[in-house]
Amino acid sequence: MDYEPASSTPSRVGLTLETYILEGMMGRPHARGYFTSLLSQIAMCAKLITARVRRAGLANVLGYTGDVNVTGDQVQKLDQEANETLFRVLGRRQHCAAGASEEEETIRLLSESKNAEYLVVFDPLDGSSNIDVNISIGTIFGVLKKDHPGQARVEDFLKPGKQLLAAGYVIYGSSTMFVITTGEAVHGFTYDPTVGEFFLSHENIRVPEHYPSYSINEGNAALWSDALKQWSAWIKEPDKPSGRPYTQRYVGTLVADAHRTLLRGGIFAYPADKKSPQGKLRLLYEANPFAFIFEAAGGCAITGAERILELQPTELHQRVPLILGSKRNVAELERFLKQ
Ligand code: FDP
Repeated sequence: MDYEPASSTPSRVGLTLETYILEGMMGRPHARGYFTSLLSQIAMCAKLITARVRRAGLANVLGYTGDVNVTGDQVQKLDQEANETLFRVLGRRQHCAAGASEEEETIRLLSESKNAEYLVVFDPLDGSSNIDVNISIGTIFGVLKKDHPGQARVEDFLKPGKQLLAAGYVIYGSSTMFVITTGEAVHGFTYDPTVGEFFLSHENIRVPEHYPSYSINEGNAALWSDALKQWSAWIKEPDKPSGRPYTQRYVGTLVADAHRTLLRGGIFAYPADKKSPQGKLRLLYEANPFAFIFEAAGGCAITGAERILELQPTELHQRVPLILGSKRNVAELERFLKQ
């Protein structure tokens, strides 16, 4: 990869994630750097987790499978390690008051400093059923503001997704990529392990208006509503002008399926069904961050009936039906659901 931006274009491709985060603070004379510092901490977690994920297979080969490894340390499952890494690193600089993780029942208090104004929600390792088979997995995060001076409480996390200050994800795929937005542009940074840095590789990601592709677990089809079954039949009907039949892509890791949909377009859906009437995915850790990212990139995210970012959470581990992607693809499914 060439990290030198071409001199004839204003592109910032090649910029490091660290510089991008620092530049976000520039031009804001009253910025104290706490938010910047917090985002840098999350980027550091991405590096630490990617180092561990890249050695996951080797750890097995080398016999790190018991409770204690050869150096006498306790061996944790990868998702637990990612979880601990996030809590440990976020707790270091006293800017994060508390964190809520998909892995834990309730929030963990991290700092009572008066500078600890932020709250972080995260799914430390999404797609856990794909870890053992070497398929892409990821980390998802969102940043909220604690809007009172006291100790963080669970209620502080129960805010609609439209109040997120930043959201992003890391995909541990054929390369590691860090995608982030503060609600305006969405940028993707690719990790160069030889340098140990993320470099801007996907500047200002925009979700295409439409793409003939869909991503859904069709194994659940018998549990779907009639409207969903009709949509599923419609996208498979041959019709050249509208690009049907659509092609199917389903990894089974939300980060991977959403990442492909963000870059290529199309639709991802994990709808409500008879087995999971509230849907399967978590509002705080999965749906909200992705809805924030997709809307910032010109796509959309709905439950089928409502915009995800408008939902008022009632509990930390609330589940929600999630449909996201290109505007026209999502509108097509919405039409069937509203019939
Ligand atoms: P997983 O169960 O492997 O952790 O968040 C849960 C999740 O993966 C998502 O990453 C993924 O999109 C979805 O569940 C897959 O669910 P199904 O196996 O039911 O399709």
